[in-house]
Amino acid sequence: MHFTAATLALAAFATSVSAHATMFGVSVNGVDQGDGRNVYIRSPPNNSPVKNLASPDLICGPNGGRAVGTFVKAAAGSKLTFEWYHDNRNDDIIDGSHKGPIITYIAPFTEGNGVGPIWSKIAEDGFSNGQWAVDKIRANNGKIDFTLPANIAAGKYLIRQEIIALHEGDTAFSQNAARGAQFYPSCVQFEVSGSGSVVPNQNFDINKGYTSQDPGIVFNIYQAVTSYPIPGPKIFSGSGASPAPAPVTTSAPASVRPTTTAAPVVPTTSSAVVVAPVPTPSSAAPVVVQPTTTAVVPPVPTTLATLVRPSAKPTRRPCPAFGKAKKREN
Ligand SMILES: [Cu+2]
Repeated sequence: MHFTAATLALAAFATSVSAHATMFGVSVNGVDQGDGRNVYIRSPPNNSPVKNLASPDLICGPNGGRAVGTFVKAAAGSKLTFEWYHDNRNDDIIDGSHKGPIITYIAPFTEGNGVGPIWSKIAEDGFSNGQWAVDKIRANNGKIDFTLPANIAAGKYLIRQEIIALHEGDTAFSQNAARGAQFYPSCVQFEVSGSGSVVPNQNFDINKGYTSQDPGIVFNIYQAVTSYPIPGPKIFSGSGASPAPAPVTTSAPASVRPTTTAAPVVPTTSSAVVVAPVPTPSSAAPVVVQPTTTAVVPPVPTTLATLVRPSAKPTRRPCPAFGKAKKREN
């Protein structure tokens, strides 16, 4: 007797027609890899958001721990395009009220749900030139591009991309469960080829690193926004993906003192892939744990804690037409 069918039926339960957004597929250097839903994407059962920062669903969604059968194959350094949609491909993508950033992380492959200190940030887009990342993806047919770091080691990875919708984000979910930032995470299985040797090792734990003290998570979009502090660490500078020389000058002595973060530090040697010394990114990557980094790196989530102060009375717009969806929000 098999219980598989019953299990699957349970997992597929609660598929309600709601709104919001989810991921359709991936292109590699412009080549469409086809419908990725439950093929190479660990697709959620629907497009509803996650709001509880402590939930494992925050990482890869409610099905995050269900590995799928296929990997997107891409060479390190490839241009990747992730494509999102609302109810059907090429529709309005996500409601225009759902303004916020789009952030992308990578982790060594796991069949697990991605919980724990395994993530490194490889791309981010917040607010610039008067536009939110969500405005841009809506204008671009649901597509957002970024570059797979050129020097990462070959092997299997999970790439997690999230849209954070801040239309109810002026209040923390922990203070009012009816409000709070809405997270739309999606995790894609990748098999990366190439001769690189860098294993992304920011060891960021999303459940612990995202907090209600983070000014990018509790943020009032209805004020006159001039800048927005994107949550999470800075982009992993071992990625070769660029960051300009940071102004911070560290007189980092040769003392070998790993920075200690709240999360347990996973030795990079635990990874299945080749570990090589990361080209010293020095000040650009606060959470990268490596011997040459200065010990005085402040914890990321609190560094911007006082920069943004939500104003008192925003014009509040409810999540449009999502009354039903709210019932199953986590
Ligand atoms: Cu919504």
